[in-house]
Amino acid sequence: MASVPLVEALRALEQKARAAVEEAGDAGDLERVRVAYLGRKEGRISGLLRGLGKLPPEDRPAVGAEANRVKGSVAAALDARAETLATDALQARDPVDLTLPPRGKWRGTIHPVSRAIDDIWAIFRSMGFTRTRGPEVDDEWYNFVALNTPLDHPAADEQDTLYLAPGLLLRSHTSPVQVRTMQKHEPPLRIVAPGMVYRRDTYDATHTPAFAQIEGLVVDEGVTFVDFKATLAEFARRFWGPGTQVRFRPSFFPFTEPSAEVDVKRQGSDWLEIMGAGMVDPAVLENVGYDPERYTGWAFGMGPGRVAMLRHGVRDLRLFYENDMRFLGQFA
Ligand code: 2NL
Repeated sequence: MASVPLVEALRALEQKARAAVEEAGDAGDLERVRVAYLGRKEGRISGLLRGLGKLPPEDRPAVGAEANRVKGSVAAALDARAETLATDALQARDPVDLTLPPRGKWRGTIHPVSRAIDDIWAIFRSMGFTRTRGPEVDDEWYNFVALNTPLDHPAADEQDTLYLAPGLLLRSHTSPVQVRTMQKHEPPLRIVAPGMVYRRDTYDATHTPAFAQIEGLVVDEGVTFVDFKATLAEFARRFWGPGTQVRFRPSFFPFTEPSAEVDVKRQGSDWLEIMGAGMVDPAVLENVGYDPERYTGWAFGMGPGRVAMLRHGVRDLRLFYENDMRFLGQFA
């Protein structure tokens, strides 16, 4: 077959066509090359094949096959060159900086507020507490009345609470979860209830209308102020470090008596308020059907968002809830 002069001529044309393709500087050049070599009427390959009829019949199939191969080869070269020219044009218009490092893979991280909850919960779990949950939409009895907070108390006011309907509201603390748990289970009870809570607060650096809270509750026979102080001091030292000093300042909550703010102080830092707490008010125990003569208890409430702020030196709580990945990605 190689001896057939037409085959030699086809191969020579293929080389010339491919060289012309490589020299093409734009789409117009490429089109002219395509017409010149592959065009049905004027194309040089078609021109050559007009001599096919003069060949001995036994040579025709081999020449025809070679012609098809050459056409395919030239067409592929045209396509490849067209692609290169298009990419070059794009690169010229919008240059890519090839020295930039590649983008890293997106990797999820635990939200800093969730991590504060996880770490707080881990310490109480090690001390025998159980984790509980409950509805975020609740009624006035669970959110206020059961907790010794009369509905004319300022906390129950529409100024402070997000009502969905008369008597129906977004819980303003996780205490209703503990109330439901006490109704369902007899003491001894050691529980922590983390979750989102809702208040009509002014949106500022330390307040968001939706925020995380974690509360804890212990009820049993013979639970005293010593258990309360010792357990929370142990928690504070496990969470903030062994050298941490702990201070209980008198305070007031409708559901605890006496009540305290718990502060911690670490080497070289000032006192930080980390939670509110107190001995469960006997009226609360009575409201859930516990005998306040038999049982006593203590409880605390903490803001994991505030804990995360203190931990990471973040001065604006809102950053934790705006879900900007550039901010949250820093806590990997
Ligand atoms: C705070 C204060 C507190 C409680 C929450 C509680 C729950 C029941 C009974 C009694 Cl069911 N007390 N919870 C007690 C004291 C303080 O939260 O400043 N939270 C951020």
